[in-house]
Amino acid sequence: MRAADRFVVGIEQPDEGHRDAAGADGRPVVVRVRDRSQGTVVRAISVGTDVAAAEDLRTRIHDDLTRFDADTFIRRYAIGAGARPPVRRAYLGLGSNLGDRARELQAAVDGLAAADGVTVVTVSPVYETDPVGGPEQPDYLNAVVAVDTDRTARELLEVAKRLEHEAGRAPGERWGPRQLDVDVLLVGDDEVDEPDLVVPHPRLYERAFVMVPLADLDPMLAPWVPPGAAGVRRSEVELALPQTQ
Ligand code: GSY
Repeated sequence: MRAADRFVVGIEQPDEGHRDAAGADGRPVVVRVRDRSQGTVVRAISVGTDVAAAEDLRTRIHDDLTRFDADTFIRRYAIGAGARPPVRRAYLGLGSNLGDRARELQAAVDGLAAADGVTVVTVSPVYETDPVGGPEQPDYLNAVVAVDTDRTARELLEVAKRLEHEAGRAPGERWGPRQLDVDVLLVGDDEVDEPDLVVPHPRLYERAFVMVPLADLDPMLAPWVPPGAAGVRRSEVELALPQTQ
């Protein structure tokens, strides 16, 4: 979601609600960012009585609202700083088809457990799976991890990218082989639709290599198995739940 779809910025005089221009009578002006849906003030910046400074600031914030997605804007303007989303159950898909695949998956589980605000709750069985899409490449090991977390989907994506990077995954062919792939599948009932992050994961329900292990963790989340389940075979690899987290 674009920041401008969620927030609006205006110049206001305290206790007088919205105003297009203020301060003409020498009274203090405040630049306020409001949540469009609830009308609540999420950020208020006092600029004394200097209307030109207030206008300048309003323009800069307005530019940022049109430039950034909502999550980026929230971070940059420290909106709700200190307040975290509630803890909810999230699911991440793990895949590896290069190197020591079992070790890569276990390192991902351990890395998730070590991340701030993330507790690993369960790990699915591991499956050996036929590659879907991309060039000819080795079979994958796939699993799904359930975590409890107060992190946003974007924060989980950042953890996922860091773990992939630490596994030595080079940015390369989109569907090509990789040491580690960590996909944010579901984050409670959160819905995100941004260019680089869509939650629930847009291909979740098409991928047997995700739906089969997801059904192991919670059959309600994967009530049907998509085509391709024949290429998803139970592996002897077992992932351990981290001892300390
Ligand atoms: O999207 C995850 C990476 N990936 C996989 C995968 O994890 N497993 C299988 N079986 N095929 C895949 N193709 C891609 S891309």
